[in-house]
Amino acid sequence: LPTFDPLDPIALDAQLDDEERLIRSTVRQYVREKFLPVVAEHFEAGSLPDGIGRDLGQLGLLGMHLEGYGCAGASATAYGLTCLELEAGDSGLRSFCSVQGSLAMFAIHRWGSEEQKQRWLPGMAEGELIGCFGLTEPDAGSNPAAMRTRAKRTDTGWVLNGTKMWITNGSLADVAVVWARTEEGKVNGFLVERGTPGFSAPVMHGKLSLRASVTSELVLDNVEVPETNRLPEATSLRAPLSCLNEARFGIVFGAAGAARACYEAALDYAKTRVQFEKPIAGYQLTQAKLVDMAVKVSNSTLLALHLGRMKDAGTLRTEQVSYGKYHNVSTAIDVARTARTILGANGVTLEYPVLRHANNLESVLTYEGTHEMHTLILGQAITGLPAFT
Ligand code: TGC
Ligand code: FAD
Repeated sequence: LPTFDPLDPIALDAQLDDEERLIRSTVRQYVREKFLPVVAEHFEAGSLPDGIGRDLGQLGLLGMHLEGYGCAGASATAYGLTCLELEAGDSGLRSFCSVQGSLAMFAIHRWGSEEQKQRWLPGMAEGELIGCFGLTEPDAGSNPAAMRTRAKRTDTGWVLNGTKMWITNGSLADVAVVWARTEEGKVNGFLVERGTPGFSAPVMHGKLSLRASVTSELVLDNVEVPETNRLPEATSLRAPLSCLNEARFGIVFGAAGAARACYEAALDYAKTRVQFEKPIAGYQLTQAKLVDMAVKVSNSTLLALHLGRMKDAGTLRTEQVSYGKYHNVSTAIDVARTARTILGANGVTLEYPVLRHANNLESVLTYEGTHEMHTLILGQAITGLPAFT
């Protein structure tokens, strides 16, 4: 029999094929060698390393699950494993990849014109061009149908007015995918290019979570865009919600990665930290915590892999993505907090990853549909009774 691996107690590695293992190892190596040595300073400064887009582009990770236009055409499971490894580094790193590939690029790939795809996707896949996705507004978060951003038709195109808030990569973006309601009451998507008069993207400061990530407002003050910048296939809220589905899928894996990083840090620490003349891993209370974490990490990873296989088979439903986010994000928070206790005072510092992950996961619990929204999506699926209003 294969030996028991404390970091993979139910031998999930054996479920991966060679290509998946290669992608997983490549991303893990990048995170460990290039990203982890600098993450604490970026978390403290509230920034991301320069050139992160090009790095991820060179690794072929941006929009990797999309076909054509310079994208890798990888499987959903391979994309998920990438998110897992990136988020084992930091949720901010995975967010960068999610927003670029699953939100901005997916929106153009799924709902854009041929010309828009040719113009934007190859550069975005290389990380030379950065995208963001503006759906949330100051008064419309969980209920995007209440958006106030308006698109008014002119002779040559559209005029956009409104404010988007909490937009990841907003100030870095060359192109913002902005969702707005037309005078006919339809939700449409528009590509707003950096530098367009009336458009600005000020950075939002003061976050205590997801600090290694740029979060911005998008201000649209009589911004004129041509008809060729409207996503022609997107005519209702279904379009932005379809993009969310892609990003939520990545988060199911990503959260398992953050949890794994916390478990690994706690296990390592517990085996070497001596109190009362023996390693704290030798005490029953610590072992109970370590076992609980190991089981939660493995169950989350198993669930993510299962949903990945379903997505690759074309059978994954949106409610099942909600199931994954519901379970894996809240579980990761439990694991991060338990890990923090094992590290004692060291656990509250940036020298170790556990409180950084715990803090980040508060954002992950809220964005891409709050935990409560996914509860209601599942509640409706289970009972047949919508309870949103
Ligand atoms: P509802 O009437 O249910 O649906 C409208 C249309 O959309 C379709 N649909 C979906 N399609 C694909 N994927 C999904 N997940 C979908 N959910 C709904 C639906 O079939 C319908 O289609 P059609 O053709 O019949 O028109 O819409 P509703 O207004 O009642 O909303 C339902 C609700 C509450 C579930 C939805 O509004 C929701 O999911 N709210 C949460 C909002 C949210 O998640 N915002 C995220 C913003 S982006 C972000 O957070 C990025 S963080 C990124 C990072 O840094 O990693
Ligand atoms: P609200 O919707 O006001 O919710 C507040 C509370 O009320 C929550 O607990 C919620 O679950 C609860 N609630 C709401 N309605 C109900 C109900 N019917 N029943 C029960 N409880 C309810 N958005 C983007 O568009 N693009 C981005 O790139 C992006 N990046 C983000 C990055 C970060 C770091 C963060 C924190 C957010 C980001 N968001 C982004 C926004 C995110 O999607 C929203 O914050 C999220 O959808 C919740 O909206 P809200 O904050 O307005 O909370």
